[in-house]
Amino acid sequence: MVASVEAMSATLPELTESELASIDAWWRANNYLTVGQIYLMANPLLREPLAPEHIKPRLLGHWGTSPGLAFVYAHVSRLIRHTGQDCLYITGPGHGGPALVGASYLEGTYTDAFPKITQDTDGLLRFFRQFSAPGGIPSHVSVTTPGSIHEGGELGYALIHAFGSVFDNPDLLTVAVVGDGEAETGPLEGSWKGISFVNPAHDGAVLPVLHLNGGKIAAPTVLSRKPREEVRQLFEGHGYEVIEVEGHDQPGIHYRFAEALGRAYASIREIQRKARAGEAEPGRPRWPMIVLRTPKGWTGPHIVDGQLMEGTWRAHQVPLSGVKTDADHLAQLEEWLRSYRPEELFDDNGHPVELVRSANPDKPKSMSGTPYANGGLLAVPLDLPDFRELAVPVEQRATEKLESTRKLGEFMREAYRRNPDNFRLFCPDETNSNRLGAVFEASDRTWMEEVNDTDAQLGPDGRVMEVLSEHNCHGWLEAYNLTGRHGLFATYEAFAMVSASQTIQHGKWLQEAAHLPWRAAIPSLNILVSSTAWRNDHNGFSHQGPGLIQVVLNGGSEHSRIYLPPDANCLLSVADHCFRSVNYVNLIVQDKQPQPQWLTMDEAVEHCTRGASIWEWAGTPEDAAEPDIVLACAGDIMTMETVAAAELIKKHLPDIRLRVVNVVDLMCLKRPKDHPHGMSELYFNELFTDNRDVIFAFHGYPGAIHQLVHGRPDADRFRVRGFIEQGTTTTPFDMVVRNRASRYHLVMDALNNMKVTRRGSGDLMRFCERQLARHESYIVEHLEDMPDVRDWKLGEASERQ
Ligand SMILES: Cc1ncc(C[n+]2csc(CCOP(=O)(O)OP(=O)(O)O)c2C)c(N)n1
Repeated sequence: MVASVEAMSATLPELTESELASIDAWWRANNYLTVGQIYLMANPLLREPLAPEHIKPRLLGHWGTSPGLAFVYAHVSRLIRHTGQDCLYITGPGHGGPALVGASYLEGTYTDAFPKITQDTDGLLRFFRQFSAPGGIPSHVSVTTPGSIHEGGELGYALIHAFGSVFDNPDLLTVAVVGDGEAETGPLEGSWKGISFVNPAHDGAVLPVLHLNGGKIAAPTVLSRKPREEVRQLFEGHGYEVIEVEGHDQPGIHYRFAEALGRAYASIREIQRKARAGEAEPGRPRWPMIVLRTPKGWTGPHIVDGQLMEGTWRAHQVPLSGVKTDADHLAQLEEWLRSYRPEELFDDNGHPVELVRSANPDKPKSMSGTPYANGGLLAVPLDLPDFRELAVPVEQRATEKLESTRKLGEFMREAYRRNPDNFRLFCPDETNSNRLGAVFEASDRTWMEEVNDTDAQLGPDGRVMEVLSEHNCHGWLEAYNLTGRHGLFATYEAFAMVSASQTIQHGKWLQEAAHLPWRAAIPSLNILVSSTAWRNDHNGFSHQGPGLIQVVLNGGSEHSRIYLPPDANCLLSVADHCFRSVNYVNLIVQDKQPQPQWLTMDEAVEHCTRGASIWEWAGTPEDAAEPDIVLACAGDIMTMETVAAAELIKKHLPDIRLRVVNVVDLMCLKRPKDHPHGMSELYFNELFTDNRDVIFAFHGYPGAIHQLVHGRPDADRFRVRGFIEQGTTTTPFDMVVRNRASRYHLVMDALNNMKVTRRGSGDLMRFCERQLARHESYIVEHLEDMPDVRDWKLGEASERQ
């Protein structure tokens, strides 16, 4: 697909006068398009004097950052033309959407994606009218922008996405513009460390351009007001070679930036040459970055209503307001638009003239046309082993306990071996803790910094990504996916909330992308949350929080999936499905502690395929009559409590008709019209009946189940137990007791809600109450759970009690 970067020129020659003329024309055209998108709904080429009726009624968009983004873009395009380098362009300040949409328009890729937006006067008018308008396009560098893998709406992830895009993409250079406001965010501040994980031998390169335009929405930025020396030292301290460019003088700034870009590029290529020729010194190279100081709102109105606009935060959005009614502002807008000399930039038909077009690289090399930004085009399905070969033999149910996630580690070990440049695990320092350490048999942790004797499984050729930043891990995987590759983000359940906002944003991206036929399907974003609330008894309350389920559920996207495998075989089946899927956010929830194994592999595959099923062996034999009560569960610990509760009921009240239902695919509880996985009403009633009470033990917050079964027959009959924010440092069983979701609570709930009362019910109720009281005193005295709970095995506990 791409020529290897080694074959290309590493040198960017001096900017010639004719190139300057072309870049300047392209930049003026782009700035004109930005202003046009914000303001114009008629008279797109100013062929007549500007009048109020040409102005949009609602003036929306962000001018301030746009000219700077377009300036850098134009120069990177020149780099591509000279070197043939494959480049991705990521703009942290994604609110500069008009500049990037404009770039795609000038490059012709916009018309390819949206054929009605032609490169002529009519198309230009449609282009202007659609911006930030109902039925049109968003104001940000969003999914609809050809060349984008980064919306930039939620600031902070520009560099994270840039690094994620270049792992295992040796021929790619991602240029990432970081806003100085964005640079104040936590995720961005943490993302400079990306270079400690980039191996120039087999990864591509990131060129950060820190754009110090001085302002954010309403105030100056920290880095633009720091002494220059401090800024330089800050980034040198992060390990970068800092190249500074400053000014707004024309054409001087063009020459200086071209020279800086050439220097940065030569430096990148030399780093890569040495690494690929085996001549590099051990350790992390000093990668270049550019600190660019140009004014916010550059080339726009300098002074508005007597106040300085250009170079200040005031230029952030729409510099001239009320243009329809304010004659002075209208005149100023016309002067501003005409300052770009549109008559030189677009011909009589409104087509960009040759001078403008000569600044474009060839389409597939252009940053709006590169397949790297439409990663599904490059995606190769994962080569996976048959997960059945890793099956846990379950001859007798729930007799041996096993750390289920270890099996996933073994599965991923094979994925690493078979896909040496197409699969990575991203984890905030918890690969071993989450029992996924088998991957280290196939690959070390990635590490470009110093390695010493105390380190294990760490090195430059490693491809397991461990950095203690959920933001980095999540965003690196997103960009890895968006450029067509596969992986998994594994994290502690409670701290998945650190990056929950990224999960939501990515879900939105997928939802939007599904409506764009030209966006090829990308590998799904797979998230494993382990070290879950119920088994973080040793870490305490801070580590107990199943919030991400709720987040993914609330997102409501039909691209979201939530799986709660109850054991290792189900986990393998679910993981195989997720790794092969495209365009989803797959959330898998499973703890890492030893847990009972319930299903053989064949049973697991069937169960996971259905999404939910009756576990006949756990209830009483099914007959023609409806059960007296249904015990349902979702989640590993809740499954154990439910099966244990069922055992107690069966032993004490043998006449009860009892059904146990396990749910592994949470979304299947929804109605088919609410989610593609939603089960039919027929199957729902087959599982839960349409009138019997259901005691549902759920891994997450109880409200989730009510949300899911909303609209099902007599939804009020679902009594849900789950995590109710009762946590502390205690014993594992005490966690379920505190949250009133223990087997004893489930039995009592069942007794309280059964349609029939059998002899012995009162005794069983009292037994449960006694057990709970015994538990209270036992754990305080012995500092561990009661043996009958601690050592519970299917078929044994009830006999002992
Ligand atoms: C996480 C986040 N917080 C707040 C905002 C609101 N916001 C939009 S633009 C902006 C200022 C951005 O400044 P900067 O990154 O310097 O961009 P530029 O000056 O180039 O527009 C803010 C605070 C946001 N988009 N994302």
